[in-house]
Amino acid sequence: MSKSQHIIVDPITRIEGHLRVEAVIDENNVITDAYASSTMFRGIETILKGRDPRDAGLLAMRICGVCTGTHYQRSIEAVENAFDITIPKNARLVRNLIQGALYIHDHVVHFYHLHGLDWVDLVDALKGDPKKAQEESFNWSRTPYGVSESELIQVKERLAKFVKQGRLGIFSNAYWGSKAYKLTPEQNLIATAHYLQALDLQRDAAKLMAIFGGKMPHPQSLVVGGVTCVQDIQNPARIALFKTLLKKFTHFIKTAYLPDLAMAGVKYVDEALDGTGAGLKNFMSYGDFKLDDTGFYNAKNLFPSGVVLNGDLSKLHPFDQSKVAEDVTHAWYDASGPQHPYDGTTNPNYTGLEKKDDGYAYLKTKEKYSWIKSPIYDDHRVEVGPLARMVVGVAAGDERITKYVTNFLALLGDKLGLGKPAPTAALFSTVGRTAARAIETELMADVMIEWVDELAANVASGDLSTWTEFDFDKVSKDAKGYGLAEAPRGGLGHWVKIKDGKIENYQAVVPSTWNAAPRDYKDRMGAYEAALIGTKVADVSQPIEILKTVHSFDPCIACAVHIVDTKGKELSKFKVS
Ligand code: NFE
Ligand code: MG
Repeated sequence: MSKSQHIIVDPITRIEGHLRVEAVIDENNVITDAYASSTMFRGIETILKGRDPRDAGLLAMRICGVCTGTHYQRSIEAVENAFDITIPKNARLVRNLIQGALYIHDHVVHFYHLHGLDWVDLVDALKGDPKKAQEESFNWSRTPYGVSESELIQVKERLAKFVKQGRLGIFSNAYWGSKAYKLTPEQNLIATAHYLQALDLQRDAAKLMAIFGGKMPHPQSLVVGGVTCVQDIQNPARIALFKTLLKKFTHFIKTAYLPDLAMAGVKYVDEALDGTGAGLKNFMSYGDFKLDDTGFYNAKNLFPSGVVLNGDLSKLHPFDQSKVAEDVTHAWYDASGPQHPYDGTTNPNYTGLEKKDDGYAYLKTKEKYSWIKSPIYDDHRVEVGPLARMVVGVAAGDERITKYVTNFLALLGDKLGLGKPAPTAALFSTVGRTAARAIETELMADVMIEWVDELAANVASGDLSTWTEFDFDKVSKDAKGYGLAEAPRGGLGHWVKIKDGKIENYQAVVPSTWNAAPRDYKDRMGAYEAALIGTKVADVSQPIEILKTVHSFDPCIACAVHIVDTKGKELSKFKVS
């Protein structure tokens, strides 16, 4: 019998929410089995029942404080879809700009403040020589961002104070010094400088969202039929402020984020080429960011919709919402089988995590072990998110996406001295998932400038319309609709059924639900679980490899569960090592 060991990481930090990962490793420290569990329950779908559908967005956005505006918009779109309302051009562009600002904010925060520390050893940066680090930065950017020798000396002094005083706070138990870190001290110093600078920039990103959203988090300017920021779009000062902040942020993306990503991509390229963390290789995008006003699901999208199976980019399967289902065989709910969201139920049935004699929670595949349901598309487990959007975009032959992906692979190939672009297959990996997010960020920042100019030109042409008038007393009181589009972490769908003018049923199937889900009724793994299989853990006491792969999806567990155990039951023990 082979000797296996369990590694439990609970809680996984540098994510939103409560997530526990249990991995089984063989005698060679290779992960052979994995279980992702959400240990927190919330109940927003249930709260929505019986409400006026025009209020749904304001409640649904409380699912999350991160992609808050996305739930708000999706919910409003589900109601617009039910009532067959097409929003005016100005409203479409304003919604795109609010969502686009969320993408670039979220992705930069993810790279530097959440996931980056799996690649960058902050403490090792103290060994970095500022002069050499400045020289090093020119290998990755012609105009490096904020890393002159004098700036780096200050960064080092600031960091040294934190470390000396033991003020690393939430990072004090991180795996600093692990052999899994591959950047040089100078490269670590560059990335640490950008970590600190990106903290400041977060303010600008939040302002960007609030200019047309009213506030952030939880914007207020969307209503069924359009948007309410009527005066803002006519105010040249607001438009100018949006452009100034966007350009400032774009500058950081191009001269810090992308160069740092290329630097890490080169250092960790082996993990990309050997496909570490590839996982399901089934990718799905609902499509998003409407580029014209031809109506709800007719418009051309910036991100095309579709499904790619088994990593086969030569075949794009059209997306069909009727093929989405949620299964609860291994989730703490009761249901009789996979359910389409229109008829989906949320009936909690907490059965606990089964404990083994040695004290580990032992999760047999027959058991329930998470508050996250298991979404299924056309009887496939799929991954959603930036990588899925880039993969589907390339498979769809989308020119813009293909250009950005090709540019990045060419840059990586060049830095690696391959004499040709890095292979597309390198994207099917943990490193690739992280690269896809950066590629998407640059694309988004570039296209947003086009949209804000389009908005200003449309208003200047005399079109001031922001709302498609509809009379609630005249629309059908029995209707159903769905809002399907892309949140930063992947495909987000809200489905609403309306009866006698009130919400009869409401279901949200969320990006982190797709990715962080447990096994399904056929015992097939969710995306995080599948991505962990085959990874070698170098040091069992510092399982940074597990963090890396899970973080590459940017988990948001508040979103995934959207349901809080108020009885104060102990769901799991924190094991701090
Ligand atoms: Ni709570 Fe979200 C995004 C949505 S998560 S952050 O992006 O919807 O899965
Ligand atoms: Mg749900």
